Amino acid sequence: MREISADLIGTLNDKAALAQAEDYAALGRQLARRGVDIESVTQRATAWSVAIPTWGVGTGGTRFARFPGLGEPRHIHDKLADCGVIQALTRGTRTVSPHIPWDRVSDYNALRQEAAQYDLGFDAVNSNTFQDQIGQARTYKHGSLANADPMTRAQAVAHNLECIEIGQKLGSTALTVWVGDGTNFPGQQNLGKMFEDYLDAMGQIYAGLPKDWTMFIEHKMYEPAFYSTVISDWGSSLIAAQTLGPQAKCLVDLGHHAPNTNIEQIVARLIHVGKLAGFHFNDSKYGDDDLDAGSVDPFRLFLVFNELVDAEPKGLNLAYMIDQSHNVTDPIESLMASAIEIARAYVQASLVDRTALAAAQGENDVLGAHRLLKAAYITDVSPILAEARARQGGALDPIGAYRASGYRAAKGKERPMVVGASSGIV
Ligand SMILES: [Mn+2]
Repeated sequence: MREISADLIGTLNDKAALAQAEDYAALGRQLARRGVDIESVTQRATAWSVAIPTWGVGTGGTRFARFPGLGEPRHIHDKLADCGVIQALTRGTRTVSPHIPWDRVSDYNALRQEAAQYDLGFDAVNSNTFQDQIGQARTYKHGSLANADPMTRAQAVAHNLECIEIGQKLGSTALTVWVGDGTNFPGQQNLGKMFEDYLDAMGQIYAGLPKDWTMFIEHKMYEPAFYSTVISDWGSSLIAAQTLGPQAKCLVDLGHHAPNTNIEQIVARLIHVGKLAGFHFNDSKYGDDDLDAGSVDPFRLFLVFNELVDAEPKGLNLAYMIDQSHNVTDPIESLMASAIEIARAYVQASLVDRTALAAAQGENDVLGAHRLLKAAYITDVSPILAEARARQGGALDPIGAYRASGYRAAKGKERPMVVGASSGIV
């Protein structure tokens, strides 16, 4: 089941094939002079995949407003169709990360088969205790896993356990837990007790993890709470992961730090202790954590991947997911552009001459070492990314093919605009 025809992709690829072949050959010669076999790099690019969050194909918003887009997905079935388009064109987004309760259905086995028709599998399941659901007994207004009320904490634990059950039916092997719990006023809650209550509740969820599952703990500096957040930083996340046990690890969302934080160093530290779970990719300039990955600071993205590629001999097994909010763009276009930028950073980081870098570092050749990193970063690897897509039946130019397909206009007719004001995903 493909919403974008292979014929259209093939026709467009044929038109661009000659230019692609020339660019790929030229890059191959350049890399060969540097002692790099382009084919081995292209194979890495071909194997790469990043998960799409199901909620990402809808238009997001801020706490001020949400401006709906044309043909927005109405439910998980529409979301899977949109994610299928992204996968068909980019061939590097083979899984989707579901969100419960937003993606709740009556038959998860059927949903798993439906996703498979788009060549999609399910990645980490995301629980939601940061908003109230219809019919919910107790409110999360004052928190969930760290709420002062034990009955509310128990309700949040039960929801997470249900997410694990659902995830097992979908073929997932990880649960991502992010809570907005925190305070807006000094004195509102006891900072130490909140953390202890959180650890106790997380321990009950951890006890329900299947043996082959991992629990991803996601930290966020602030928002929705603005004075204190219970898991505000990687230190709190690491303490929680170490307290809970080997199946608990720390998820790094690139946007959830103070501006200018050295995220790549945090990544190196978490790798050191064997507690890095994976990533939520996005970009940010100030406090917003939801801009498109690689759109503002692609060098920082590269530096994160530099740490990951450097640590590959340690046998990392990481989860990669996009987590961003699209307020002013077509979400499908943004997600394709981001998937490409993330793959670009990965491939660029794969070009670092690590033997020469280690030698330069050993000799305290400061600028020599820096220039080795920069040499990889400034290499235009676009022909490799395009080659990897085309070999798998994807588009040389995914966004161009998407625009040529008329998919969004067609969905605008099929999917009536959802009426009603709501804030988006912030
Ligand atoms: Mn996130």
